[in-house]
Amino acid sequence: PPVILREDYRPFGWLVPEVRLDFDLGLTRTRVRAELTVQRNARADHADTIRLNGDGLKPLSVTVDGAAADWRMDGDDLIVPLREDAHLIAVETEIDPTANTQLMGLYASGGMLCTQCEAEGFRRITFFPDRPDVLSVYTVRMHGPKAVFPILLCNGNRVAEGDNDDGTHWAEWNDPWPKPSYLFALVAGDLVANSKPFVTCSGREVECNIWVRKEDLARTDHALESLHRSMQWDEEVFGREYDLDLYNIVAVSDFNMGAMENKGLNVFNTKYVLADPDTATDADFDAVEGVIAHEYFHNWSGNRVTCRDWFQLSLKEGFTVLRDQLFSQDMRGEAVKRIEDVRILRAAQFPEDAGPLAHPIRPDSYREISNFYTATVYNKGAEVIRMMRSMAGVERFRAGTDLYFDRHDGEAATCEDFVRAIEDGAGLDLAQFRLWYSQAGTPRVSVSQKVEGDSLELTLRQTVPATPGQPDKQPMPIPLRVAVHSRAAAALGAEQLVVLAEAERTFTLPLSGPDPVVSINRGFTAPVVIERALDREDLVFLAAHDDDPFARSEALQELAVGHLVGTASGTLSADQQAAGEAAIIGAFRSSLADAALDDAMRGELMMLPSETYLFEAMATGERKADPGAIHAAREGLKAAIGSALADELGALHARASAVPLDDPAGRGARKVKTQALVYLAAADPGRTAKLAAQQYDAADNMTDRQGALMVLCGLDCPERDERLAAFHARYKDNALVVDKWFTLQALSLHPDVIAQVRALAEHPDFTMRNPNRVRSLYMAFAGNPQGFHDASGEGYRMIADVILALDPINPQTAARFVPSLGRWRRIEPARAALMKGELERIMAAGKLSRDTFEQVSRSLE
Ligand code: B3K
Ligand code: ZN
Repeated sequence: PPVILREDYRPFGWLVPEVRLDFDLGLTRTRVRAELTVQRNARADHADTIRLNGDGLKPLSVTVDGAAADWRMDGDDLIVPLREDAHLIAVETEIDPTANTQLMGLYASGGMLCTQCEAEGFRRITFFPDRPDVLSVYTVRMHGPKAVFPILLCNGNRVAEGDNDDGTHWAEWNDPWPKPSYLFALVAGDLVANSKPFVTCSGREVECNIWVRKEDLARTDHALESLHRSMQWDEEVFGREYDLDLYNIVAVSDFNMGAMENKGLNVFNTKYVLADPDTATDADFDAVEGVIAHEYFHNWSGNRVTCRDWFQLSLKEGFTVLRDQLFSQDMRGEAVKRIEDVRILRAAQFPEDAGPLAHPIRPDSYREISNFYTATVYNKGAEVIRMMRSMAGVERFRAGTDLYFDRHDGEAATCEDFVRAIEDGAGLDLAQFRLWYSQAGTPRVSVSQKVEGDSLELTLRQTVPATPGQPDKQPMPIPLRVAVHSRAAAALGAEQLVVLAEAERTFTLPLSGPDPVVSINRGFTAPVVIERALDREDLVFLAAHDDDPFARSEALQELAVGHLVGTASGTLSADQQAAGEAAIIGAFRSSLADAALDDAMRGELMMLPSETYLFEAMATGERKADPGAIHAAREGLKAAIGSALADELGALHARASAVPLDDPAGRGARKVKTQALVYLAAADPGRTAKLAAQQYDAADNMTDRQGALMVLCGLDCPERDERLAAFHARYKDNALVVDKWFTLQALSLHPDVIAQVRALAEHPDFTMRNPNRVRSLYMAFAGNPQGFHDASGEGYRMIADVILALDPINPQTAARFVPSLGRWRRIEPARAALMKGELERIMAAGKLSRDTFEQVSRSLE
């Protein structure tokens, strides 16, 4: 497959101001007639043909201005000669939605029809210039059997509908806002809606609908309320008002990702729509709210201003992730949300940035764009824009985004356009900052300090590691919020923002007393790794007293990372080992006892760094990560905490268990309740099995039930199998909860997890055809360090087998499994050889999809 380069971008030769689509809908046979009004693009080079992209389509008829055209095929694309400056092209195609297992284009899901067009799925429906810089006004007529498809939805507004005598009906929709083809959507099926109007700031009433299957209707209130909150928030915080009289969201159970922001007709994975306390955890509720917000915010950052080409993807995704993060911070508290977002960044993006698939947030090349919907483009993209916001301040940043929306409304823009608008609107000089868009790799900042009179000289040095294709890097501006506290005086210093723009620079900061302790990258102002050797006592001080809650949790993480990496690499003396463990236990004890903390924050402080993050920390320089040693060290620490703090954790569990479901403090209580079980289980499995079973039996909500079952899954006890069976029996008709049942077992700490996953793959509820189900078993397993990195290599083999089996069915989802094997270079040699061997086996199998081929070949380079 060819490599597509960012520098090769050229404007398209034709404009397509209007499109008419006519669908004759059927589950196994859908006819599509497309009429394209085309005009020569004065801003492009002269062309005497038009290239209409196709993917697996055959043209049944092609006319230009009503006469048969002299067309030809070039690969999958249709080439039509055009002589004049304006034409009407009509093309007919036929597709089989049921045979579409890739779930791109028009496909069938549970008896209904729906679409997914981003990035290049529209070309699987009809021939079209399927690129985001071609914007058209769409008018769409759908026709089909009324009994099968009583509801017919499309983008924009419904303008007409009618019944025919033969049991069919039709509807015509028009979307007044010009849009690229990737935002097209159509849904036909037997659906019901939960509706509630929203009144915008200018007083317009918007009909908001959440469309689901009848049996799911009772679980849609949270999604609908989340939509209203998002609409309100975007008006208040970014000055963005919704621009149609209708907003439809449809939930489908077969979906490649989370959701899709199609204009006026979002299509969602059921996982991000349906929620009630009996079937969804508190985290699920948060995820629904966050994804609903994300897709809604795309209406401005993505739809009104879209991307010129797919290299600019972070223009809409990075910005929209930032917007949804800020929204969730406002809805449920800044500190906890920030800690969660940084945890995700470190677990998903840092490893990507350090591996063979590393790419800048604005990539320079790709073979298959679906592979670039990554944590780098999304989450690091959000961090990069967040840095601009930190440097500008909230108000000036808002002036910048206002200017951006004003300047580029109705356009297909670039990342460069965004940066320039922030520069002009916020009054920042971002000349050097642009490097964040072009350089991959997580910068490392090392810190050293020296007291000079009554100030502190803080010397910061940055290096940006080499990444594939980018051996040499330049220093980038790194904004860091810092404060200099005093341990001896127990005094907290004032916070200030410093920007490290050079390879090295010394900043002079005021002291707040003797024994200075630097609190740095507070609030995680920059997506970097801070390298420093702080005394244990200093970290314990920060963990207990820092006035920035993020920095508090960070100090505890730093304490644990140092101890666990030291333990895993065998570099600690017995004394250091004991002192490290005692310090961590002491810090845990203080956060358990700290009455000023709420449980939501306490729950964060009780979380040890993940094993993936510890791999990253261990794999520095020549040292490789040893998954077995990391796992043993981390489990050992959990057991030490659980036994040293058995009384405190038991008391916490009892206190939290007494908080009722709808108490405002209930969420935090549920979080620490299961956390307490996790540590107790590591120390005393027998007693904890009873306690977890009690929590399971007493649960009146999914958070407690799932938490208890999660702990039980890791234990070898009769309670485990009994509760697993009860859970399945209770929820066997609820696909999303059955997904949880698979995930809990695939993620478990049980020593037989590999055999258990093998057996689950044979369970009648398992299928390779449903992405949620595949992810629930195998994505979970690939994220289970103990099982996946089993020294036998069986875990690696299992994931490679999944990739091979899934690739012909759903290449996009198959390719998502490659990065876990691709990390072999940072793992100790024995496992690395096994991982690499599996990648080579996949490569040798031949006939791979473009998606999987690209990921595997890059992982082996
Ligand atoms: N824009 C979509 C992602 C589409 C992924 C296509 N492979 C959802 C989102 O980011 O909101
Ligand atoms: Zn998005």
